[in-house]
Amino acid sequence: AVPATTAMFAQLNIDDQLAFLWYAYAELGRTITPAAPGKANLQLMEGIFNDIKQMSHEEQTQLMRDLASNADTPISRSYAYFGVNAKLGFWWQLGEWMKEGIVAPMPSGYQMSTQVKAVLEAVQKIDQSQQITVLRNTVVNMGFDPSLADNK
Ligand code: 45D
Repeated sequence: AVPATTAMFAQLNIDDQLAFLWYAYAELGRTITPAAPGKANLQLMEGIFNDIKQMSHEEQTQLMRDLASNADTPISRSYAYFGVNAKLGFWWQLGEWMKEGIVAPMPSGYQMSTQVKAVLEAVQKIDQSQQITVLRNTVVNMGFDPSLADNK
């Protein structure tokens, strides 16, 4: 179930990948936040987080698209060095800030595509540890690692 669900995610376009993460965070987040991301991880990212907080909403949205599309940017390069749980923690923090309006929120009235809905339904059918594995798989390959010949 994990490889199939991960493959469904990989086929989504970039905005749909972000939408999936958002709904996974918003809907499944209630069950994952108790195991909350290590505070130590988040402290390592303080510089990046400060930069993100200074950005306009447009720049923040572009930053997230750049991460998801493996664009070569300074933040994408830093992100690539994080461990996998740090990557999850990074997205979790952005999700928190989207809720608070510190990071650009989802457009009001946003309707998820049928493709996003299908991946969410697939994720809802698997158990929680598998859900976390799928989420790890989705965020692990984001960012830009210059040492990888094939970064996609
Ligand atoms: O379509 O350390 C636009 C454990 C408009 C324990 C948009 C753990 C168009 C150890 C605005 C562009 C393993 C439990 C869309 C950690 C459009 C540990 C934008 C796990 C879509 C860390 C969309 C933690 C945007 C876990 C900007 C499982 C979407 C953490 C942004 C999980 C989406 C965290 C964001 C998750 C999603 C965070 C920010 C799933 C964040 C998701």
